Amino acid sequence: MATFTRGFHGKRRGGDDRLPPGQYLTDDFPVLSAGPTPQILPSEWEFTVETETGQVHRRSWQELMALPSETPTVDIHCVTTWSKLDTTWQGVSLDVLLEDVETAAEYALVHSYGGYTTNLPLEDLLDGKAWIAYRYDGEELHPQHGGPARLLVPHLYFWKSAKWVRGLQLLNEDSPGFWETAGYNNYGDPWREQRYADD
Ligand SMILES: Nc1nc2c(c(=O)[nH]1)N[C@H]1C(S)=C(S)[C@@H](COP(=O)(O)O)O[C@H]1N2
Ligand SMILES: [Mo]
Repeated sequence: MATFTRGFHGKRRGGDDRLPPGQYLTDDFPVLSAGPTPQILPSEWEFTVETETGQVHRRSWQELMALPSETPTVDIHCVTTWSKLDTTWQGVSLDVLLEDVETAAEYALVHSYGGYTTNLPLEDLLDGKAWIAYRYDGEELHPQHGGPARLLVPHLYFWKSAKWVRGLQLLNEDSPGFWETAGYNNYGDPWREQRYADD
């Protein structure tokens, strides 16, 4: 696990240096959903990765549960300006889920049950930066927050963390998702305050 030296300021848990520009801290966990909450039973859940050559890799809920999981503690930042520090999750790293996937694609379009989509460079899902999370704060992930499982990509604005995730489409060309098509930034780095298309 990486250790970070925080330089001369040495503020390890203080809020300020962990709060991106234009954000405020909240202890609540607001629910932001563009539509109704889909009800997906684990028995019917599956996670699909489709490569740019049309190869399809599927994992059932049971298979997901059998994979090694991690328990990341991360800060999350919603574009509507709330941030929440030290959220704790359990999930499977995308590094594990993409291990046996052969691809030269540079982009991913994430698909959710219910039709939501969001796009990001494939490299933003790799190297310990993203998980398929199925537990939050020690409990099963609540349906409103994306249960049974959601994507967790905490280094980008939280709209990239697709709830009710059902798969990845790996693409040679970038393809904007739901909010990215509606004027939000294509990448969404909270530290560079990339909220809207031209930021
Ligand atoms: N499927 C799906 N995923 C989604 C959304 C959505 O509307 N549908 N909203 C996004 C947005 S804008 C945010 S801020 C977070 C909110 O997650 P939360 O409701 O668990 O706080 O989920 C993201 N993932
Ligand atoms: Mo959001």
